[in-house]
This record gives sequence, C-alpha cells and structure tokens, in this order.
Amino acid sequence: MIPNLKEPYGKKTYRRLSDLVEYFADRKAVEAILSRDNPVVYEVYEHPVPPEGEHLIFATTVLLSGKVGEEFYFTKGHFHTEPDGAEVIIGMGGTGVVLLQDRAGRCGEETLQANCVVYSSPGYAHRVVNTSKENLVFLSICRADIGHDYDTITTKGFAKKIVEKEKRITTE
Ligand code: S6P
Ligand code: ZN
Repeated sequence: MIPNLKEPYGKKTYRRLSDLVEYFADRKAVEAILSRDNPVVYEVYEHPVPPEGEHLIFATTVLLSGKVGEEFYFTKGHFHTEPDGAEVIIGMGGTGVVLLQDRAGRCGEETLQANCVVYSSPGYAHRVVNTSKENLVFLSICRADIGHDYDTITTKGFAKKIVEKEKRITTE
C-alpha cells in the first residue's frame, strides 16, 4: 500500500495552462482556452529536504484530466543534471503514460497506473501524460541534490505526442 503523501507537505506548486503555452503542439487551442480560462493542469506536493545527496526528494503530482486540442494534459518534463540521477515514479491513481527520452531524442513510453512503478534511468527525460478521465496521481522519488534541465525540453520537445483521435488514444 502506497501512502498518500499529499498531506503533510511543505510546498505546493500549481502549473496552469499559461505556464505550459510553449509545450502544447496546438497553439490555437491553447489561445482559445486561455481566452476563457487558465485551468490548473497539475499540482505538485513536495516535502522539502536538504539538497544533499544523502537525502531523497519525494513529491506527489496530481495531473488533471483534460486535453489541449487532441493532446492530453502532461507535465512539462525535464532531464536531470549534475548529478544526472535516476527517478522512481510510482502510480497511485488514474492511468497514463510516461514518455522517457534520451539526449539523442530516442523516445519510449511506459504505462503508469496505480500500484505500478516506472523507472527513469540516468540520462532520460521524463514527462507524464494523463490519458484517463480522472486525476493521474503519482509519487516521484530521486536524490535530493539532483539538478533539473527544463530548457532542452522547452526547445526540442519530446519526439512523441499522446493524442486522442476518433475516440482512440494514439501515439504520434
Ligand atoms: C522531479 C520529479 C517530479 C516532477 C513533477 C512535475 O524530479 O520528476 O516531482 O517535478 O512531476 O513535473 P515537471 O516536469 O513539471 O517538473
Ligand atoms: Zn524528475
């Protein structure tokens, strides 16, 4: 049984659609939604620990259900740097996909759901996509001195997109 680590937490971060404008492929769909609303796409609950290698970051992410155009809601995604350590991602609720991409741009995908673990190896960026109609909740654990590289994903993106076409979940 995996404990629900949403409480207690020391830090809560909201990521809204306006924080993700450059990440979704369909910019017109982004602008159309933002003209009416600025929905929360995901929330991260983190228990702060000293940023030292002996400690572990453990954070629970609640990724809401939704789409921008055909594309399902996802987390920004990032590489780890200095140290480029691994991460364990444990599904707690909902169903989705983890995209795992190396620095050469090779991208794989693994299913994430409750009681299921995905391992993001050193050298791999990870993005979580919610393909379900409920919240996708997962716990991430990695060493506390890990660095985060968001810029590479902002500029190059992931090689795969998870979309819904004719009511089917498809990878493009
Ligand atoms: C941190 C870990 C997660 C993410 C969270 C949000 O190494 O991978 O806690 O921070 O899932 O995703 P992102 O890509 O916006 O940081
Ligand atoms: Zn990470």
